[in-house]
Amino acid sequence: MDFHGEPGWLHRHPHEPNLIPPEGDGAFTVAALTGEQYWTVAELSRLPYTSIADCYIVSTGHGVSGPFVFGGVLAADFLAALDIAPGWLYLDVISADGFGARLVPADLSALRPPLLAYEIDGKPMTRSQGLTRLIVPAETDDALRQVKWIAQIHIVEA
Ligand SMILES: Nc1nc2c(c(=O)[nH]1)N[C@H]1C(S)=C(S)[C@@H](COP(=O)(O)O)O[C@H]1N2
Ligand SMILES: [Mo]
Repeated sequence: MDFHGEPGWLHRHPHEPNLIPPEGDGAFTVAALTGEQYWTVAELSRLPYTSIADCYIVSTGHGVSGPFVFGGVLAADFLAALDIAPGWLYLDVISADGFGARLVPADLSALRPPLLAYEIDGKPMTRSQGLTRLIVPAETDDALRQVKWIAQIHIVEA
């Protein structure tokens, strides 16, 4: 589906989370102007680490879970590690099961900013828990940006 030139998942509002983890070990590809890179959890864990407490996963269908402490790499630190210049337009985080969320620069200056998480409550996240998972703490009314099973990150620059 294409909606005004945007990918279909941006406008999907399923609230029917996928309960079956797609295969994978948390590694994902990153596409930017400079080309494509492959990132493993081990490589991610060498970048600056941040944990964010009091995170909730809010679902209209099956209630609220949490609070959780998610640990990983801030999206902002990840972009810095990739040498992405200021002025990038948006980045899409796409999962192995075809779910996704878009981040724009303003999302990164939230008080509780987006995190590429590989730990939950101080422990490595299991595949069924989402390894690796985008956590957007500022989203508190549903979980549509809390993308489990990250498979691709597309960074769109000017
Ligand atoms: N990859 C992926 N991420 C996803 C979903 C999904 O179907 N696939 N569902 C979303 C929805 S609608 C909800 S409610 C939460 C469920 O998260 P939980 O399994 O931690 O409860 O994951 C979100 N992230
Ligand atoms: Mo949901």
